[in-house]
Order: sequence, then C-alpha cells, then structure tokens
Amino acid sequence: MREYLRELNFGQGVDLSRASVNDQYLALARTVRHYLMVRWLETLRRQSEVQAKSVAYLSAEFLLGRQLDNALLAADLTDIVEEGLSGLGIDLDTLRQAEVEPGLGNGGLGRLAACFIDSLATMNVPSIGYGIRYEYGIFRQTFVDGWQVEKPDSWLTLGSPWEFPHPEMAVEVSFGGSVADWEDDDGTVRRRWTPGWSVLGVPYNYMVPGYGNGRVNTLRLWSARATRAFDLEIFNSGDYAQAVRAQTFAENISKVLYPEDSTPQGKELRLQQQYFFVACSLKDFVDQVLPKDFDLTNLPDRIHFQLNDTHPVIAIPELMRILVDEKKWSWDDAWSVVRQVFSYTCHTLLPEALEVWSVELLGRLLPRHLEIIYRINEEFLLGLRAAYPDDELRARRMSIVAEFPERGIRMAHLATVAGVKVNGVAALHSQLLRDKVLHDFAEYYPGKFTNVTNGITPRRFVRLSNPGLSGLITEAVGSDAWVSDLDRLRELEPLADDAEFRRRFREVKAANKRRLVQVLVERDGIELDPDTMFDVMVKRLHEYKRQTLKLLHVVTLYQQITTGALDVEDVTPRTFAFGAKAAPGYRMAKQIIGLINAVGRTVNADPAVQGRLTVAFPANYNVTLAETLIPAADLSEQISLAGKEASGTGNMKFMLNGALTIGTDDGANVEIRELVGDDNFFLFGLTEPEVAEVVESGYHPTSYYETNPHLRHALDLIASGAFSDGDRSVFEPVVSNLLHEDRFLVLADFQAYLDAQARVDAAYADPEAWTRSAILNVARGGFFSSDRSMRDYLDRVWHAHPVPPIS
Ligand code: NBX
Repeated sequence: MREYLRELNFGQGVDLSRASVNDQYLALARTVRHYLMVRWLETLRRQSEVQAKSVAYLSAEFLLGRQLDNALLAADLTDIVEEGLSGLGIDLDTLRQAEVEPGLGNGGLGRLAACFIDSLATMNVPSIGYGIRYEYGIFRQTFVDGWQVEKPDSWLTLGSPWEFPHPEMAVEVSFGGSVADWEDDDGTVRRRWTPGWSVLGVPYNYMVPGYGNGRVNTLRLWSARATRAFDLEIFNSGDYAQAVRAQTFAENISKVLYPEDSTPQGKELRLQQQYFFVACSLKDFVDQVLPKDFDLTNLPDRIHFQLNDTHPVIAIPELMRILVDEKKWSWDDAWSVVRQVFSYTCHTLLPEALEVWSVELLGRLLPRHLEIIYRINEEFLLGLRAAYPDDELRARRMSIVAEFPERGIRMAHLATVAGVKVNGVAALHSQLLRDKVLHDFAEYYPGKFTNVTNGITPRRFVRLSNPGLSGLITEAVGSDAWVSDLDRLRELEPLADDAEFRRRFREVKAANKRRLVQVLVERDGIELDPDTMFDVMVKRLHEYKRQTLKLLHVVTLYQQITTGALDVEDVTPRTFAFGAKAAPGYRMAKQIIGLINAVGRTVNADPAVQGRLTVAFPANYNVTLAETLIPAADLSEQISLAGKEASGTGNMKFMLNGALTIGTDDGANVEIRELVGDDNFFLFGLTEPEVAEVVESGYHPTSYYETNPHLRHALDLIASGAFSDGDRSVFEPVVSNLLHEDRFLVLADFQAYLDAQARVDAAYADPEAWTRSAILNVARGGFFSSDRSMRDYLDRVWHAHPVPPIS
C-alpha cells in the first residue's frame, strides 16, 4: 500500500483526501503494472536468450475488455489489494467500475484474439500480438426512441495506464508512388519502389500476464504519426495550416476502428490501416525482435505469423518485398521462406464477407505489392494449369485476381496459396470451407486445410466473471487448478446427481441474476424480476444470426396471451434479454434494433402480460456487460441459420456458466451438443444440407406465412402498427423482407423454434432436472478453453512449443 500511495501522490499528483475515483483507479493500475514489470522484463530477457520458435498473432482487432481485474488475478494480488485498499477506506469494486474498457474490436473475431493471447501467456508460449491502437474503438451505442445512435468511444480520455508508448522505436511505413526498373551495382535489373508518402508507426506495448506463472507476454499496438520529413517539408513551405492538416492526415490511419463486421468495407483508409500495422509489425520483428545477425533463411524456425482473417494478408507480399527488394534475395529463395511462415484463419462462410481489394486502389496505394501479387498469381496459375490442363474455368475460379465485377485481389485466395495451413474455427465450419467456400483449393492442396475449434479464456469468463460458480468448482475439484486446466471440470459430473450440490449451484445462479438486476437498474434504469427465466441473446446484430426469430417468439407469446389463445397462468415467466450493436451502415440491422425496442416498450407496458413477459435490451453490449450478463443466463440463444455462423464463442461462454442452449446445428453448437448430449441441449431447425436443399429447390417464405397461423398472427401484428403507434410503415421493411426474401430462412425454422421453446418450458418446470443439465453443461465444457485451442494451433499449425520459465 506504500507503493499505492506513492503512485497516488507522485503519479497522479494528489493526496488521498482529494483523489477522485479515477485518480484512485489510475494509481492502482500503475501499482499493479509496476509489480508485473519485473516479470515482463524477465520474460523478454529469457525470450531473447532462448530464441525459441515464437508465434506472432497478427490481428486488426483485439477486444480486450477491462484490464485491472485480469492483471490482479494473474499476479495473485486480488486479496492483498482488496484488504489494503479497504484499510484506506477504498472499495476495490468501485475502482474496477472506473475502468473504461478498450473496445478495439467488433465482436467474436476481436474477442477471440484477446482470449488467445491470454492463453498463450498462461501456457508459456513465446508469442507477441500485433495490432492497431485505435484512438476510437467500437462506437458506444445509445438508443433514441428505440433507434440506435452511435457515439464515439473515447476510451483514452481519462488516461490509459496499461500502455507503454515507445516513440523512440517508431518505424516508417510508405504508401503510393511508383515502381520502375533500375540496375544494381552488379548489373542485375531490379524493381525499385519510390513511395509517394509515408507515416510513422509508434508502438504501444501492453502487458499480457499469464495466469499464475510469472510470465508476461507483449501485445504491440501501432499508432500512426506524421513523419518528420512530412512536417519539415511543410514547415519550410511556411504553410502552418497545411502542416497541421498533414499531421491529421497521417494520424487518421489509426484514428478509428471500422465498425463493420462480416461486410468488407472496400475503403481506402481501411487498406491503409491493414498495410500500416502489418508493415510496422514485420519491420519490428525483423529489425528489433530478431537478433542483429539473424540469418533470415532460418526464419521458419523462429517465427510463425498467424493471420487473423484476411485483414493482415497484405503481410505476404510485404515480406516478399522486404526479402527481394531490400535484402536482394532471388524471387525463388524469398518465396520458399515466405510460404513457410504464414497461416490463415478464416472466420466466415458468407461469400460477401471475403475481402477483395480493387486493383485500381491497391495499385495506387501499394504499387509494388500489386506487382508482387501478380507474380505470385502467375506462378500459382502455372502450377494449376499443369495440374488441370484443360480446366480454364477452375483457373478462373481459383485465381488470386478476380476479373469480375471489377478487377480485384481476393485476399482469401492469396492467403491460401501462400499459407502453410488454412483453418476454420469449428469442425462444421472447417468442413464447409473444404467442401464449399474453398473447395477447389482443398482439392489442390489437400494437406493444407485443418480445423481448430475456437475457445474462450476461463480466466475472464468463468473465474473473474462468475466468482460464485468458481468457488463451487474449486471446492468440488479440491483446488483452483481447473482455471488453467479446464478439463478438470469433468470432476463435477457426478455432482450433478447430488441434491445438495444442485441446491448450491442454483443459489449461485440466483445470486448472479440478482447481481445483473442491480447492474441493469444502475446502468440503464431497467427493472427486472430475478425470479423469471433469463433467456439471453447477445451478439452482433446480423440477419444470419436471426434476432428476428427470437423476436417472433416473443411476439407470438404476446399475441397469444393478449387474444386469450393462451392462459397467462400457463406461460413460464421469462425475461428476454437482448444485446446487439448494428454496423452503422447496415440499414436492416438498425431496423431490427428499432423493432426489438418497440416490441419491448409495448410488452413491458401491457398489464396483460405483466410478470410473465419482459423484454430487456440494454444499450451498448460490450465485454464488460457480457461479464455480468452471461453468468446470469438460464437459456442461451444460438439460433443462426445452419451453415452461416462459423463458430460462435458466446455459445461457449454460456455453457461454461451453466446456461442451457437452444440452438441450431451450426458452428460450434454442433460440438457443444455432442459433448453435453441431446438431453441437455434444445436442438431445432434445418440442418446445413437441408438448408442447401430448400434453397436449391426454391424457397418461398410466403408459403410458411400462409400455412402457419402463429406466424401469420405475429407478422400481421407487427405489420398492423401495434408496436409503432399504429403507423404501419415503420416496420414494413422488416416484415416485407421476411415475407418476400428471408435470405436466412427465419420463416422456415419458425415452427421448429416454437416447438423447441415449448420443450424449454417443460424442462424449466422441473428445477432439479434443469439444474442437473446445467451442471453437466459446465462439467463437459472444458474442451472450449482457449488453452485447448492454443494446443491445437501449436500441434497442427505452428509447430512451436511452450518454454517453461526456470524458477
Ligand atoms: O468470428 C466471427 C464469426 O462470425 C464467429 O462465428 C466466430 O466465432 C468468431 C471467432 O472466430 N467473425 C467476426 O467476428 N468477424 C468480424 O468481427 C469482422 C470484422 C471486420 C470485418 C469482417 C469481419 N471486416
């Protein structure tokens, strides 16, 4: 505590009596990071001493969530700090709440990256995360009359105690300009890139502490600054205003996270961001991380670069450029190294989500890289045509360069051609990648494709977010070893049949529900009844995820009760909780948000369903809210159209917090159901092959509307203006899209979903049986630890090993 007070006085410049909560939080954060510093330096020292093969995780997003609690846990300081602070009259929990989470990601993909670096540190794997330090992360969502309105997320304004800026280590990254032939000293003709402009990348280092192992890995995020040359040139021209504009132009690159997920943006600034962080990272690794005299022909023994989706794929031509243009290697030598050091993780199945950069843009921004990509493609097509001599159609399908609708570079193809491995993120997803999306490639490169099912870190999403359950598990297992060895949860299985354990398990769930109720009152002014079933659907808003299906269930129940078709006494009291952000430019998604809020307003105000149906839609769902929402859930909604959700990771978080899943046979749901068994999972809906068949034979949503009265009543009620003050036009686009297009077969799965919900009600009516299932969900969920995902990557993709610290 002496340290803490010193930080308060000398770091924050206040004494205890005048310190604001933010001062107190910042001082605590600094105290904790001091404590971790010795281990960080030691890890770095060991790393450069041992020179073991490392992993560089390249990701445009790291959705970290709050840092304080995780750092305290990793360093085993929570109890000491809590006690010490309370001696000063300070409540640790108040300080926890003061932290603004770094929202440097959109959703699953960004959060996955954060879970993975946590696991890598915990498992003693030499590794580094590389990404972008956005000044503004994912927008803060607000609702105005139920409609989403985005506000900037200025997460840095109150100070960011977890980062270490290193302006002296800045690297320069160039763009634009032109390429020409030039003759080397020895007479060889080479290509020379004369860039048009450049910016500086300033590294900001973040600690990534392993859990209880004394290791601290590094996450290095890049921030863009104007170069000195830039400044100087303009300063000399005497145009002050222009100089400031130039600065802004450079700094724009890391200004804001693109809030679009599953829809590539095609924007110039986005390509600038991608190249910016990748070029900074490669340069940093080659010039700073590797020893000075390192022979780059040995690169594959020292590093594997994992590409988190296609966003960092421009790293492939960038490394070629470094080796060929800067190090003067031959093309073949460079290519033979490059094709051993990258692997690519695909996170989607939606064809429209695969990035394609227009040749015009790429050629303007990165002319040399475009040339390199063309050459990679030429050689690739040469081999392809040799393997399939008379199959020009196949060559066109597989080419890295698309000719239609405009000339474009298919980043997924580039990654597949150059990558050592290509993986999907759940068994079904990897299968569909092989069979459909990248089928030609899977035939051509049979050994390249593999699966690594996603995982989540049990530190943040069980141990920290659910202390009640954690206490129970620790007692049952006999130690807290499960926190870094999640297979130990299996030991809970026999306790599912122990009435006393079930009672305590239920008590934990009830307490978590009361905690959520309290948080939502304070945070959003939402009042909920903890004695209802908490039925939760939290994830990005996307049509394929089918929030509308959930909503049609709510509307159907409401319609049936209010018309007397259903006796209110027969309805299981439920709280339907939604959390979802829509991409700002995604109109249908924003409409659906408006509709959920409108239905909520009507349902919550109607005395006819009071105490039975409640809709809660807290704004701005983020990692912090997930940490209280998920442990309070009884029912987990994972209802995407089969064959569309690559994996899902929320589904794993719910399972491990003792919620039962209602879900389709999609993504990692498949593996969840295999593990818990059909008795403990509410499966419904078309399977992926059935979906393909329905679509193939011509899907007519209206036929479902015409033949299913429940569906008709629900859609008619929405169309009638019942949720929009009688205005029939407000939600017409949503209704008419479902009736006439329904790309994601909501209407086709509607009845099956209602039937499954009826099974949920029946099961919930027997609390002992329900609790038994919930316990089995936890006990059988160990597979979904991101530690296991890391083991799979190490074995199947990276061929690297943990390096235990000498103690
Ligand atoms: O990645 C998600 C998938 O939809 C999930 O099924 C999966 O569990 C998760 C982790 O593997 N994809 C995702 O979150 N994508 C993006 O966030 C995204 C962001 C920007 C962009 C494209 C996609 N341009």
